[in-house]
Amino acid sequence: MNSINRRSALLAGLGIAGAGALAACATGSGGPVSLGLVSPSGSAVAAVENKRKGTGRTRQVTLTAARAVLDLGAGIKADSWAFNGRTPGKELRLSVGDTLAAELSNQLPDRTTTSIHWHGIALRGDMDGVPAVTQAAVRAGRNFTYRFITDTPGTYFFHPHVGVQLDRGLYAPLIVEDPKEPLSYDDEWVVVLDDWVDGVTGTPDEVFAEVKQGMNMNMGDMSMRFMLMGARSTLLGGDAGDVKYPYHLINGRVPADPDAYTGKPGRRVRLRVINAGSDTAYRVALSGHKMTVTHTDGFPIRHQEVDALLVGMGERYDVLVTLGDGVFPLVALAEGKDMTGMALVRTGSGAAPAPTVRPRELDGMIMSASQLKAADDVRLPSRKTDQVHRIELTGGMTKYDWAINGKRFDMNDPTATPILVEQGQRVRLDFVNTTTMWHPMHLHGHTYQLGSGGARKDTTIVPPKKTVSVFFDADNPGQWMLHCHNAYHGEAGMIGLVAYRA
Ligand SMILES: [Cu+2]
Repeated sequence: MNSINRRSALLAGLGIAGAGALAACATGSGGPVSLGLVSPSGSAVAAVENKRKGTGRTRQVTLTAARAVLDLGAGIKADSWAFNGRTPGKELRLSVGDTLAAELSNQLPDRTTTSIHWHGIALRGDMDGVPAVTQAAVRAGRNFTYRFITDTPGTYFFHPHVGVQLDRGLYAPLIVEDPKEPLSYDDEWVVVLDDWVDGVTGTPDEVFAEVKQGMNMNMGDMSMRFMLMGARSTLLGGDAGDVKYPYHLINGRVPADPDAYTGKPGRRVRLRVINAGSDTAYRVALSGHKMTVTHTDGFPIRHQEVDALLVGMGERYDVLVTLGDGVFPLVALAEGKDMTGMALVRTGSGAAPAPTVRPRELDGMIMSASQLKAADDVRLPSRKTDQVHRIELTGGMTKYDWAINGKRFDMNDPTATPILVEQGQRVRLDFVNTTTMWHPMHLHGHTYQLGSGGARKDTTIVPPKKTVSVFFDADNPGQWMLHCHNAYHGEAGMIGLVAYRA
């Protein structure tokens, strides 16, 4: 079958009609579904959703994706795409067990299709927002309503899962609160980090068109507008990133005109740090403060005091800080790129620091998830591993042929080489990085554990030439993306599909 026919057969198998309506459809006839995979809209998915504990409350929102001229501060405007006209989009905040009913209205220009992926949430498979795997792409001028129970508290975010739209302004925090929150703190501040190009030096589509030519081609014509050479980071094990960004933003603002949190000295504040960037890891520190790390990717850990955190694309960290008296820069150093994003904490009088300030904490005790341990109540119970998959990360900058197991993913033929699991299994994934660059590997629909007793995560940094093993319980049937959260590596093909056998 050629790829177009296979795609039609797949969509037919999923029960997808052209306009994006999902019919309830059990695993059965036609196309790749007959390979014996659980359909994202099948009965196994519905059965698990029915077991999720709901409050019965529904939160209704409309998210309009459209062109917007964004004010990044200091007189800088960016013509981009955003949800409801702002970046980051307005945060969604729910309580555990609430149902989110989010209507996506696609008003993007140029007949662009889109979707929303709810990053980190273990939700029902047909609401995961991945065309053509879990739904048909939402066409321009059309709407699609995402409806699912949010049954695990934590810090999440959402963004499209089409092309390199992640690198536009289409993202916002999603916070699921625990009514029995065990942490005690006085206030919260959500801190969203992002590397910014759109509407300033070009668009993400232009960036991808250039970088996908590969390094040799670009070196030849010497007209590189976007490709970054020589970004090195010891923390990331070598090459830090592929793309030149004119700005690094915190909560949508440039350092010269920063977002500011205003509080009182002595207060304990929970920072929810989200890296919504596409090609940049950030080293984050709050000047004059230690940070106590409490959560990784929404899940509690054994508390750990640090000076700075390394946060890859798609990762989230929650930290507690006890505020000092004065004006303090919160700085996100673009790792290996020699630029920073900045926001401020104000509890007293004082002038704002220079936008280029580098707090000494950035070079203090720096941690990332690989050094942290899951809290006792979220550690996976020990049991025998039923299934091991070797996930080789392959490719490089020369040909820009980023892939998994040497195969670049084909969005038109997603089930061609599934990574098969069965419901009820304990699964181990060995990320074997054969490349000379780090990759933040993200699994949809599940929160794995790093090694035995490590932090629970859905996105983890895999350093070059290293192997990272993660464990998860196959308890959420469906078809799930496993991919590098570098938007450009993913688009180039560093994606796999974890599929449940029917
Ligand atoms: Cu990558």
